[in-house]
Amino acid sequence: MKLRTIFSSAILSAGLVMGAGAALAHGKGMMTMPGNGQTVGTDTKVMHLMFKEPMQITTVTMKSPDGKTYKISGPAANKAVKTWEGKLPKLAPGNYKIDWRGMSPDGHPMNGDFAFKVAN
Ligand SMILES: [Cu+2]
Repeated sequence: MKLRTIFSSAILSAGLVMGAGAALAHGKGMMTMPGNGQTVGTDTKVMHLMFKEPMQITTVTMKSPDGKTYKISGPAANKAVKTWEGKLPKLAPGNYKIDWRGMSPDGHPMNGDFAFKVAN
């Protein structure tokens, strides 16, 4: 009994380590538009999350300079896409941050964030 317990926990740890690595691999090479740290104009109307494999994006929020958090709408969460395009509200000059959450095709939870600046 004791041996079996040790054996199972060893498998569990290995699984967790591999899981974290695989989840990281999914996010590799993902790009955003605007890019992280980029300055864009007040006429910017959309944002993109671009992945190397289709992702199901569940939630995208944007924190604006006035302290408000907006939910950004785009392709439905049950649809896996390589490029997720979200409609932005009207942007005033200042600093913005976008947070996104999703799931890879094999069920790994994914998330990320990036910041950009809006200038006239
Ligand atoms: Cu995975």
